[in-house]
Amino acid sequence: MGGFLAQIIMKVLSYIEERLEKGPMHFTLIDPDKQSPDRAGIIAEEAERAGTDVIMVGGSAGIDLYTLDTTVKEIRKNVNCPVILFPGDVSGVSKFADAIFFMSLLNSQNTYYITGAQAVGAKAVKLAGVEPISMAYLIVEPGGAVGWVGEAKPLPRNKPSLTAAYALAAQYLGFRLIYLEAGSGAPSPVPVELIEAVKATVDIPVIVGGGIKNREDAEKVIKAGANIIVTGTAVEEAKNAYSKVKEIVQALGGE
Ligand code: 1GP
Repeated sequence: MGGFLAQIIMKVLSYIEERLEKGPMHFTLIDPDKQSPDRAGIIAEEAERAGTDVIMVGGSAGIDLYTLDTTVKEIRKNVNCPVILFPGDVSGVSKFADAIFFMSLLNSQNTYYITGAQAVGAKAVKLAGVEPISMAYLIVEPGGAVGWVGEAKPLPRNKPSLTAAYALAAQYLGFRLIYLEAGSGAPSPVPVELIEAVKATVDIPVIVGGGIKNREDAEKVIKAGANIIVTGTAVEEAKNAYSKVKEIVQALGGE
């Protein structure tokens, strides 16, 4: 561990790209609204000890700056790995994080979520001094709360070519990462056929999240080609965050 801090001058995106050359990664998502900052710090520490590579902080609902800052500070204090913001809206910017996923919800029906919020929030990102990492965000059925809030037209689970078309457009538009999102707490993860179709089409790293609850789910998603898997709910609801992350990272093939 300590790989990121040991290379502190390295930008977070370069760190991720370099780390991916060794194999897939696991990110743990913490929603600052779901627990106290102290508890968030403990979960992050346990997750890193169990092998997670990055802590993401965010949620689909708006968040007040005080809670966000306090949570990010507590997490930053407890881990060596990068802490990346995963904003649900323009309120999700904290200067205490290392980077922010500067996202565009490409399949939203409301331009606010494609370019509007980005224009409103860009200056705050610059002033905060966190590294923006451009990421295309694609919502797949069922899409959950984030699909509803983001006014997405969720990509159909049985039409992989549609998701692949959006993914290729994302690459050609210059996004550095693609996030396939089934929605937090989705009954099942993004279907393997969709992940395979996207991986056969694009060269940039593909992140998959939503509904990955156990090692079996994680294995399917990794086998389909996901470069990074994200778990939030399963870690949050586990009695023991360490054991849950340990179980899921085993799917990465490291042990
Ligand atoms: C949500 O993809 C993330 O934005 C994680 O989903 O909470 O279902 O793990 P889960």
